[in-house]
Amino acid sequence: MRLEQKIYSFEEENTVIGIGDASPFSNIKHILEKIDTPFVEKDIEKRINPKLIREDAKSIIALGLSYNKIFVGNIDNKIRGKISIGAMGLDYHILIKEKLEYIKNSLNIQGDIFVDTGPLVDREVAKRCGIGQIGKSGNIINKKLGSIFFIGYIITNVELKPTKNTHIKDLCKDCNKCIKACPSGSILENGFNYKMCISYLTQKKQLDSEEERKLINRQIYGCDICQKVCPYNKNTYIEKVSNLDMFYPNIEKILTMSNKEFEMTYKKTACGWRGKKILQRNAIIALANGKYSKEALNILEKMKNDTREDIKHYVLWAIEKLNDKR
Ligand code: B12
Repeated sequence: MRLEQKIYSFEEENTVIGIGDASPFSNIKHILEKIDTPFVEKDIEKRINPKLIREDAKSIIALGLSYNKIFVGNIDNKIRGKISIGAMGLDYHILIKEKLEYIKNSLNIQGDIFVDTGPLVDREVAKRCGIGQIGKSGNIINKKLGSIFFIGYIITNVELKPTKNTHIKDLCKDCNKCIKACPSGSILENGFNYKMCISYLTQKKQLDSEEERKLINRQIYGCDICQKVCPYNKNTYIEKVSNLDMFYPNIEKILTMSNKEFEMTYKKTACGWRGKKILQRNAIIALANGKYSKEALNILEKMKNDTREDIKHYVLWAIEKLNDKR
């Protein structure tokens, strides 16, 4: 069997695999020069040139792993927030890395593995490797998995035949569902304003404006709105989840969890890296954004003397907000 065929044979029901060459991504240099992006390598040359990561780089093997999930249980009357489906369960960085490690070892090839935190622009890598096209929401869309998948890749010194890109004609055409659904208007006709993206706001360290806090609504981490409405995400691979706390976390539990409980519930998920305090801050904001209730107020009252000054600030603000709604 040819090496390329072997590589494709690792594809499963919830994954897609593609191959591309490792030449520089010069086509996106002008975009990167124009926009500022949070949480990434600032040296543009490193973002576009695989050979600055691995001198002998010849090819890239990209893998997309679906994280599509649906909740199938019953909801109780506790005050609950929402977690993005991508941040549920074992962290995708770990899952994809393991899969790519397995592929690399089985093929007995040399290569460097990256998932999300590498210098390259992952969506551009995925595009070149033929695993999808960029939709209006900015997400890569694939025929089989829709847009709800994470991307990882191996940069290898092996020369491989690139995957033939099977384009979806007129991908988004005149569909504007994601643009219309985004409550903050972060998806623009021609680009993306990350500063307004709810996913970004849930991760941002300081939320100064009332507008930012309102936009978070009851999201504890991440946001799925632009993908939920995308027609390409209908009838794709989906995992059923019955764990209520995982899907709609109990706000009181989040606010009273110990460091140990945080380590056990969130540290190994994709939102673990942001730390306990940011999740708790978002949970306080979620209470302020919810309806007035004695229960919500009680939870907040117990935190009025929190020793963390910033948390105390959010608690007092949330109490005021709720009292205004009485
Ligand atoms: C920083 C970052 C964020 C930031 C900023 C996002 C942004 N759009 O810049 C925030 C926190 C907001 C974010 C949110 C999300 N992210 Co994010 N993020 C990243 C990260 C680390 C870097 C992105 C980056 O380089 N941006 C710079 C721009 C230029 O690149 P890009 O976003 O990939 O955009 C491409 C196109 O959309 C287009 N484009 C973008 N802007 C513009 C502007 C113009 C003028 C033009 C012409 C084209 C264009 O060109 C780019 C190159 O192909 C990547 C991982 C990585 N290392 O690449 C993950 C990544 C993009 N994120 C991912 C995911 C899943 C998400 C969320 C869905 C998570 C969630 N549920 O909350 C949301 C989706 C929001 C959205 N609609 O884009 C996945 C995307 C998978 C996919 N199928 O597309 C990635 C690839 C992580 C991974 N390895 O799987 N993310």
